Amino acid sequence: MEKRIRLTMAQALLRFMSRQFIQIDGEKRRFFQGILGIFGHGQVTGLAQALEQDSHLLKYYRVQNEQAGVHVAIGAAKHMNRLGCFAVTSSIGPGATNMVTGAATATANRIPVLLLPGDIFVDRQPDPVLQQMEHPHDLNIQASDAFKPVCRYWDRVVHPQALMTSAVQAMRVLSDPENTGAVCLALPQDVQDAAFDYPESFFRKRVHRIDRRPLSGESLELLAEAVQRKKRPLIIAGGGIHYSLAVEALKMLVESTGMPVAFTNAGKSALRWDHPQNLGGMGVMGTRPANVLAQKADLVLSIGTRLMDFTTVSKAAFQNPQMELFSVNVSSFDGYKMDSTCILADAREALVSLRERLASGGYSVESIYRQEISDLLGAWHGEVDRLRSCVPAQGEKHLPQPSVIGVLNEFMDERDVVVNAAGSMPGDMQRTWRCKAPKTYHVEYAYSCMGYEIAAGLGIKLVDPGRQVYVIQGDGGYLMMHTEIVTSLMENHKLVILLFDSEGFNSINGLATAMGSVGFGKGSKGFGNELRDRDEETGKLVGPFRSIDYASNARSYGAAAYAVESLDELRDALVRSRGEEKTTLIHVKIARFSQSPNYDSWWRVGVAETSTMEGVQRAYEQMRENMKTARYC
Ligand SMILES: Cc1ncc(C[n+]2csc(CCOP(=O)(O)OP(=O)(O)O)c2C)c(N)n1
Repeated sequence: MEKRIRLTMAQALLRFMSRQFIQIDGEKRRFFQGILGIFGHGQVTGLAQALEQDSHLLKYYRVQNEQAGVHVAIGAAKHMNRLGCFAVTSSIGPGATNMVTGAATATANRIPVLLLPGDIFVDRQPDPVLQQMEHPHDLNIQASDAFKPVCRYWDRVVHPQALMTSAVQAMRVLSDPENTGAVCLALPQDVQDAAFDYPESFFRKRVHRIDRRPLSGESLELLAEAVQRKKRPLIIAGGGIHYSLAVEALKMLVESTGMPVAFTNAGKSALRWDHPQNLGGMGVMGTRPANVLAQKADLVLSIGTRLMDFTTVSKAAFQNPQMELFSVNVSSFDGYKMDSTCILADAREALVSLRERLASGGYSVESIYRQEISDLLGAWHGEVDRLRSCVPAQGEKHLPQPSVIGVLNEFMDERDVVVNAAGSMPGDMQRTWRCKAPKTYHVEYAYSCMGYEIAAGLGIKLVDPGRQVYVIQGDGGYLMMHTEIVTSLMENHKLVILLFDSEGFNSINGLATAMGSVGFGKGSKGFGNELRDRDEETGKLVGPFRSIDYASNARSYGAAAYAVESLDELRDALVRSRGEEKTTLIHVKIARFSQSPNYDSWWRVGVAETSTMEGVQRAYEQMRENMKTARYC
């Protein structure tokens, strides 16, 4: 008879988690790096009790907001190329639903995070318990059901024995490159506390192997034949390049063939910015070389990307009628997008096989194509220099965003990491940021979730404390969520935060005004996006701009802080931040609408079909014209 161990469900879950490992290319690592969260009545006597009693099994981090806790977890797992994971726990009710946005961010980005919200009593003795949802037609529908659309796997562990099935299934999804994302195990309060005689084998060491799917002989021939037949190939590389540890394989392929490569935000940093085959960012926020070459490409090879609208210019990036699209992916869902020829394979396996096959025939792109790439890149690097040397316009007190980004980029050391997610910054970053080494550019642009930045920066520090992390966040994002500054101080993990203050939602205001929004006078531009007080005279939000002393705000938590007004002051503050021992905030006033423009791209957004506003009518007509250039599928 197998030996049994009597534990509560929460104690058993913790013990199980501590025994999970992930393995790739023969290298084994512990999967769970810790557990983040905030306790409430929903798990303080269950999971928290287990964590306190068995604190050696998993380290607990107390965050300030459950959503931010999930962002910390995503930042860490993304930085670790998904070869590590955090769990995040909450109480029932508001703590749980706070995590829903984080879950969506993880799932959209295909990043593993284990969510452990508490749930209502299965014995229903306290009915309704504090924070319980009540649907008279179905008492089983609870706050934790809100995770279903934003998770890859969901279960409610309604009996201590059921944990054994649920936990194994959770690991299947978390460790699977094709299906990974947020996983939710809802833990009813009484079940967490209930004891069961768990068989010892449940706690055996489990190693979840990532099996690299090779490129089949047939797929290899298909790809190689297409590359050799076409004249203008283009590679688009996404996050899968990093996650499958294929950076070196990509470099070798483009160097041996001369094929150019453009990157999504998740893929960027795989090659140095000045590599002769690196076209930089692809798509709506992309560079001119990438978008011009995409328009003319007769072969597009997408690798490890979800081909989202920003990458494909809303399906209008490829204008050559002879263009053939091949998508290499571990997921057929992604591989079939835009009617691609789906090549199911691990990115590294595919790149290595393709290089060897092409090299055996001595393949290289034609010299005329090489020259075109080089000319486009030469002009583009000059354009980036121009963008970065912009000075404030006449009468403008604040700094141009690309210049501020340029100062930071030049200042940072080769291994430092920059983090960003939402606002107008990702566009400037994708166009102008010059990556010097892999894993130094961390921009979450699948869910582009405001408030991700500081928390994700902390996540990177938790798993890679030797690196300096620079976080760029807009004032909108900061006002929404910044309090993981406190956690960074508690944990003694220094972040340097650049707060880009454009006195409102600069990106959305830019979008609105480009689509015909004109504002309500009193110097307003656009509607509802500026951080302005309500004006007594008009009753609209066109009063004075709200001036916020963000440096004092950060200091009040115990952080160091600077406010700068010129690029020289910024350089000086960055130098001084190196000497600070704790998290440091640098408040920079950014000129509104100073972000870089689109280069040979557009973005499909909704525009009112009928309007009394002339600008909106024009924008609608323009959008209809643009859509004629887009593919249907
Ligand atoms: C949680 C969340 N809410 C709303 C949005 C929509 N949105 C995208 S960018 C943006 C404005 C961001 O403002 P800020 O952080 O100040 O950056 P800026 O646009 O000024 O560069 C908004 C509201 C979002 N991406 N995430």
